[in-house]
Amino acid sequence: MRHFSDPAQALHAPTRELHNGGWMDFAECPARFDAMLAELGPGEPARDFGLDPILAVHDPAYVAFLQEAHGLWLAAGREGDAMGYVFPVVARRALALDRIDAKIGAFAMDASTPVAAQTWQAAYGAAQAALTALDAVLQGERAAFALCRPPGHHCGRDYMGGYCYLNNAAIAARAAQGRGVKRIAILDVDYHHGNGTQDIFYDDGAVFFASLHADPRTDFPFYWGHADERGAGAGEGTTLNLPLPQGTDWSGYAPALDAALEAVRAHGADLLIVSYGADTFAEDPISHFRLAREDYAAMGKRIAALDLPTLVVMEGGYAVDALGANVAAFLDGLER
Ligand code: Q9C
Ligand code: ZN
Repeated sequence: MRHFSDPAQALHAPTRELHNGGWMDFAECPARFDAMLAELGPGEPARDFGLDPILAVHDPAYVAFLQEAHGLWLAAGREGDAMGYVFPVVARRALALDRIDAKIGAFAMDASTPVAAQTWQAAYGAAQAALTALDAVLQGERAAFALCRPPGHHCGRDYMGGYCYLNNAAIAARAAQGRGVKRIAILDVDYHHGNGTQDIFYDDGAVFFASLHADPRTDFPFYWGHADERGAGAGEGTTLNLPLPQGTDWSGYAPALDAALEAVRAHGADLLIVSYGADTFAEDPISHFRLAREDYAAMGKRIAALDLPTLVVMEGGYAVDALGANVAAFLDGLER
């Protein structure tokens, strides 16, 4: 399968994240990108579609913040990665403050998403990779892979979170709508719920969002992804959440996948976007499902049976040594 990326994606390199009350090495590391390229080969370069498709999803003030945050951090006399510690979630006024510590909390939903020196360049590159792979699909490729890193599904219109800064899947979906694709389905098979993608399309009846993920009663992002979240307004019924317990293996995963695929079929999509995360792997260091490598081939095969033009966008997956082979197994299955 053809795949697309931008070398700038390797430049995002935060050193650490807050984890269970202490510091741990940043799990979403540049080695993930290298591992995928080592397995899949260099692929094709992302083309530059500019800022407009990003601004079709994200708030301009948020995009400006991503570009300037690390500079403001340095200007405040700090070193290392910019990270927030005040989150104005308790119904405070929507003040447009200049202080980096005020801004970063207003544009973030967690404290495990640092802004490093080249975060913007990498996130921009990942979004362009998604747009380039989308273009290949719209030109007639049955499926294409955007090797996105940093990932995207946890960030919303005006907030970052869960290692995500720009929502690559959402940016591709909006671009597809702009190019005349009427009905789109996004299938999110990352271990974590894709809260940002859900938020962006919650009231959009043309974009169906289906997600299989760890039950948010036990897992990040906690406040999204519960089974009773089904969309709103014109999007009522076009969000489907299938939370699964920790310890889920293929025997529990496959029936839920089939239910999601049936719902995608019923939506009548013209384009499928898969947010693929390999953090459902049994050996993933931060996750708790028990999928094996061969399950990814089976997963790809079942998705391919939908027989839809398919854009695959990379999300999580932190067992770096196994990552390339897991991604390859999924893409191979999808090509059957
Ligand atoms: N370190 C994706 O898989 N974990 N994001 C926070 C404290 C955040 C995962 C726990 C997990 C985010 C794209
Ligand atoms: Zn994940």
